Amino acid sequence: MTTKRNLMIFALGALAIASCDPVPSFDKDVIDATDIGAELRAAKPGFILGAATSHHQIEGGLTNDWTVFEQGTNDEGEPNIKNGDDSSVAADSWNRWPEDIASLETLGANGYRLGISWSRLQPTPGSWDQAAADRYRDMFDALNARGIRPMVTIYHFTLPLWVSDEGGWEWDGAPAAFEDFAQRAGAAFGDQIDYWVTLNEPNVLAIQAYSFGSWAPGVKDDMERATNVYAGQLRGHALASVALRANDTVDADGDGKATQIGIAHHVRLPQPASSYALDTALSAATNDYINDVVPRAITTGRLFLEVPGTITIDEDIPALKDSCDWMGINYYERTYIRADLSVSTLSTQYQPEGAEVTDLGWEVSPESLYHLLMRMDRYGLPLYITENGLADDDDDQRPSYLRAHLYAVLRAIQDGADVRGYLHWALIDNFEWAEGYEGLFGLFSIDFGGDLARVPRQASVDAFTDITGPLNAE
Ligand code: IFM
Repeated sequence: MTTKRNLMIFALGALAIASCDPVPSFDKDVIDATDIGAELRAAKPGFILGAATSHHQIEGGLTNDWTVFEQGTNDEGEPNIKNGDDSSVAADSWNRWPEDIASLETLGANGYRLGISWSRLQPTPGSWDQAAADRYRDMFDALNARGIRPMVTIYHFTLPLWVSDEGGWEWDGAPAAFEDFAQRAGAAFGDQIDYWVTLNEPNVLAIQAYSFGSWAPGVKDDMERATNVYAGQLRGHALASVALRANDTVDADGDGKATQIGIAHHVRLPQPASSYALDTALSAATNDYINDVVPRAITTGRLFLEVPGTITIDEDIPALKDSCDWMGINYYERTYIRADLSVSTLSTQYQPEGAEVTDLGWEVSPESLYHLLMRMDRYGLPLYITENGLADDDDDQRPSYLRAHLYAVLRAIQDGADVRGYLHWALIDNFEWAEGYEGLFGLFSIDFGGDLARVPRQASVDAFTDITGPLNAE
């Protein structure tokens, strides 16, 4: 009964969504003829253009819930990670970070989003590894000295074992543990860092780890637990934001603001597979769950999550309201939604026939990025693209993908959206979670298992510098 009633409400929502924002179609000749760097510079002075990574995917030498998961097998007895890969060495950025910074300089980047590892810095409750903190400080100094603004993520999918052993984000002590970490990070790095990302993609983590079961801790088909984990992260974010603001009181870049806090929010454009009521209803439900939970929470303080017929969370959390100074947008694809009440997510997602897809089979749709930016801009926060990119090992798609997606950003800015930066995923090839080393996203390639040298994917690096050149011109 509840399921039916909720689906009807979502069907009405779907009609409302269907009636707005037609997705424009971009003309390749127009994109090619546009001087994107010069136009971005004119439309948005101070635009940040750079690249992104995360600690676990590049550093190597970590111990956390993922390093345990990487050694395990799934129900079918296969390794949790494709080809039995693991992150033990990854790109060895813990030791080779100066080469990563040199790669950013080659790109002419003026921003870099990177992660710090909670488990490395706090391997046990209440501890702090000062030697590890000092190494991060060296990295931040080197970035600041080169005019590359560091944007630091403090939680990107991995937990210290002392948190995961208690139940991870299902543990009611997890938000306070995260608050403590944020407090220590703010105090340790606040004089070097203004831009903080508390959480990366809380929606994706919840679904991959507790519904698809393909990420740590590998729980399948439990949208109730997934939703609790989604909510737990947002409760942690609320506390962490207060802690960062209280402990980072130094304005590192001299713009008058000591902390600029955001969440790297994964958005996607769900489209109903047909005009049948259930497809439109589930598309609207997915749209709310994936796209709107986070911006609603950080702008109004209302934490509202619903999986029709399974779980509803509806709480007012005062510290969530205005907890962000900006919102990060991680965009990769649009998906079609087909109702399927036999699965825990109530629908399956698929790509349209004949679409251009990346090495991981994700559709290339820059128009959807434009559409989502215009939608997310309505929440009234400045936007930074904290991730956008593709797996493309032989580099035959990335140059045009990069131009088309930056063109989408430019168009959104010209149409009024307050987009202030774009950080391409990824700077270098890295450990792509359950895909191991099969999804290669880097502007620079890495020979994993070989010499780990950072080798430019030249066509992409050229496409990037064609834009940073005019963008950074005096
Ligand atoms: O590699 C991931 C990253 O960790 C989170 N966002 C998506 C990327 C590509 O899958």
